[in-house]
Amino acid sequence: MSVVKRYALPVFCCLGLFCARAQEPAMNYDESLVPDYVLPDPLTCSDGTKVTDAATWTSKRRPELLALFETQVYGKAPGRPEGLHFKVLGEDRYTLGNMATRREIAVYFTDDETHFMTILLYIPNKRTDVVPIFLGLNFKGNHTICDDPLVTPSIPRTAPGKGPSDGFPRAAAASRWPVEMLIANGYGLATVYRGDIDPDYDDGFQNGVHPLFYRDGQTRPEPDEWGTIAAWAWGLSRAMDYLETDEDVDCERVAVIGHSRLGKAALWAGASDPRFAMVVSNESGCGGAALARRRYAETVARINRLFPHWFCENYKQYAGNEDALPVDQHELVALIAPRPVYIASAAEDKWSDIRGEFLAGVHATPVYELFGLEGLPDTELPENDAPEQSGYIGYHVRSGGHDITPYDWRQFVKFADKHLKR
Ligand code: GTR
Repeated sequence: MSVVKRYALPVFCCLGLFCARAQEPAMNYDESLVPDYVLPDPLTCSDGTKVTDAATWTSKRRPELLALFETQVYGKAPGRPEGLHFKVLGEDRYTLGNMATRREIAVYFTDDETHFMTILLYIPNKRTDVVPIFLGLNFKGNHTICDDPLVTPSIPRTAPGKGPSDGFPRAAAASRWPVEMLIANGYGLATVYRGDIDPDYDDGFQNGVHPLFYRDGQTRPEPDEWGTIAAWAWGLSRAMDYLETDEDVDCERVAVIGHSRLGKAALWAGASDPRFAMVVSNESGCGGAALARRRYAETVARINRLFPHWFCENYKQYAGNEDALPVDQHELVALIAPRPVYIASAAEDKWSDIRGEFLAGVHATPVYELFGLEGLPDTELPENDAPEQSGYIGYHVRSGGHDITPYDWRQFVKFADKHLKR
């Protein structure tokens, strides 16, 4: 498919001090040094046949690509456990200035209730029917997303020595969660602390959900089994299992959203679980929306070295060997078709590879066209703060750095108004 500039990436080697880095290419922030690459064609099946209609995409090519992402990138997850069950822990009908109802729900993963995650759910009180909602994981705990004194604090699950051992303060992440704005626009919000599902550090997969599903004698996931990002995505699907039962939520209008590493998880959740009606990836970068073959800023080698627990073991073989990947991230976006997806970048967040995120939308577009839908209409990167929302793939570059801001959320709400509002 697309071929870009030629460049041989230099090899980074530090007198043997950092052996793990020996094969790691130097970090590149220069567009002119992006190497030549050829993207795998989402519309060519592994047996060489071309996909020319939506039915063939859905029945043949999509499952094939999904399996490749599962076994080579994120790892296979166990699906819905038999013992999954829910308990509403509490409800307050008059919260956020009486504008919303707050509900907290424990999602138990097994019959014996050894492990659970807590969903914090806000529903607008001004409603005449079930409401559409945004669902996303949070970094620091449910109690940090807004200034609501009655939210149950999440139990901190940060790496030993990293982050406050007694948890983050209430409302510590409020700037990232415009709950009132969502409520005023008729949306509910559901969130879960990522640490409830799998704490974000490499402990050999002992302290999160993985051990609940080990077979007899198994002590860590197999090379094609789930890492932490797939576990987070699995948790989002389990939250969806609950939302399907909530009488105030329209489970057919749930937008899954995530920022950065949690944007990677949101994309994989949206790609692997078609119940999500819309997907939002905010600055998800490498292993999210950004094309791996561009090797711009964060690379497969570097992400696997710094976060060895995020992806499945098989993904590590593509470190410095991106051309051997049987997929690239435009195909992750394509797996969401024909559902709407929004990819957002930030101008100063070069680490996430702005152009790589944009191009994933461009190269996923032919799959949307199979469904008779417009994907991302532009092929040139738009100006900063000039969102492109006319198709089923929305995109913007916001001025500023790596963050999720009220500006970003306003764009997501506009896009959701177009696709989810009735
Ligand atoms: C960075 C990581 C990125 C991104 C980011 C985040 O350190 O390299 O891939 O996930 O963290 O989650 O904030």
